[in-house]
Amino acid sequence: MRFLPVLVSLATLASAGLTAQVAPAAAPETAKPAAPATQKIRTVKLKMRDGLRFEPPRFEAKPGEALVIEIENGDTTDLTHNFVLLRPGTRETVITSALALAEKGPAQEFIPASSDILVHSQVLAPDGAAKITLTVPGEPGIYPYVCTFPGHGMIMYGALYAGVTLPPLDKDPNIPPTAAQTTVAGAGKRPFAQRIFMPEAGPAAIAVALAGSQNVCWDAGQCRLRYAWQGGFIDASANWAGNGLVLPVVPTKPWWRAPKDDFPLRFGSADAAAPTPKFLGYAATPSGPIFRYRAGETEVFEQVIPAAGRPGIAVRLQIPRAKGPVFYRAANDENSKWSSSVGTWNGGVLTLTPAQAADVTLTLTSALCTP
Ligand SMILES: [Cu+2]
Repeated sequence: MRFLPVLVSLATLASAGLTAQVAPAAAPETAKPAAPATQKIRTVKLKMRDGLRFEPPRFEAKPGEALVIEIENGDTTDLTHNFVLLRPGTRETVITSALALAEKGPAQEFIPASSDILVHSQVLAPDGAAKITLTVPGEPGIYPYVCTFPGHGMIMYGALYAGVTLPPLDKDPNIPPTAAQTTVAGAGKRPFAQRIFMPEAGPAAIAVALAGSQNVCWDAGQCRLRYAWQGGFIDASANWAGNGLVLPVVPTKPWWRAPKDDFPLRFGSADAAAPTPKFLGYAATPSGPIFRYRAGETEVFEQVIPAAGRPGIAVRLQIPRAKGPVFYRAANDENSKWSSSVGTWNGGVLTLTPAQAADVTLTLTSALCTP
């Protein structure tokens, strides 16, 4: 089957009031007619992003499916890009042909004459957009897309999976090695800490992927644990690609949230006023970050760790120089239950002697978690 390349821009489409349709030049007799105008054609949105990236770096379609690909150049570093969809396995050949255009390249939108090109956009300036209507080839395969602007093609590419099962993102040879990292922070590394503006927390948050499957949001502004969720870590791609105003995506609902505005530590007596916390930084260790802060005058080290075979998380506190008893407010809720390695519980408040406070582990388990 052959496919004709189209070259359309959104502006052209808007003024002409039509969309380009790409269909096999010689449609086999068995080919279905084009989708009726009343049938909704699926739209796939694709953005060009800072760092020579397509977002998403891959997507799925059914062989023979009619698609509208809406492409937008969202690159904030003033680079121009194009989008070129290719036959399987031809990315490097087409990049080489595009480079060979040399000084003729710009006039041709860096598109070489090649039967390996299925469809393409023109070169898009920042904020430029294009809309391409295409019929995905009937033959299942991995169809690469690439930007053929000189110097971009070896990094800036992705893949349309037509009727082929997607491999895990971090093991996909058809997308750039950086693509997995730009989607899930840390690219699956655990433990892993990411300072980032988090939902429900604020700009000074630190998202932590614990070894295993637990994750927490630790608020360095308030120096306390804010919430925990089990499953994948944050997807920060939109945050990094945009201007930082788009919050990262927490993929599953938190199974626990800290009480609102309640710093948990008290010194001297259980109903002393809450000390003012001040974040002093964190140390990256092989078992994850150890946060260091002052609560009033008292220095505290805090680390969130997996709850060793139990469904939840644990908080290890080290307060090396407590001058008197230390109290930790940790009330159970309908699904979650606190326990501790040392100390005495009294109505949701843990009492520790200065010696116990030097090293205590509080464990939070939940009926909503799996070990
Ligand atoms: Cu490019």
